[in-house]
Amino acid sequence: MVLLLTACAAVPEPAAAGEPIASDGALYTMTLAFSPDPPVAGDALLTVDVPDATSITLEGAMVGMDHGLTEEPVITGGDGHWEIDAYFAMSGTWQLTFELDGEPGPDSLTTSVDIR
Ligand SMILES: [Cu+2]
Repeated sequence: MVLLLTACAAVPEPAAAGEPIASDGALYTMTLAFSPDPPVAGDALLTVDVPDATSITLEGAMVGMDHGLTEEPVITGGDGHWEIDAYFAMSGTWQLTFELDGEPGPDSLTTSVDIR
């Protein structure tokens, strides 16, 4: 139980729309927008801006549940700007983990989103 509570407490709050999110190693700053906004269960389009990054991956995991995204996100774009088609199978809080790379070096960035 202690481990579970610790894990829950570690999930960052969702960022407000347009609010800059720092990567774990502070190498990158991301802004993230969802369409629809607020996102609902089903298909969502994420518009992701990370100046200085040249590659990005996304993993999603439902907080407190033992599953992630059921479909591989489709990522298009490059050079600091991407659009990601993701499918959120359930409403609730999802932890989003991005792996970033570029001139500053590899870094990861963790945030969350409340899917309605
Ligand atoms: Cu779930």
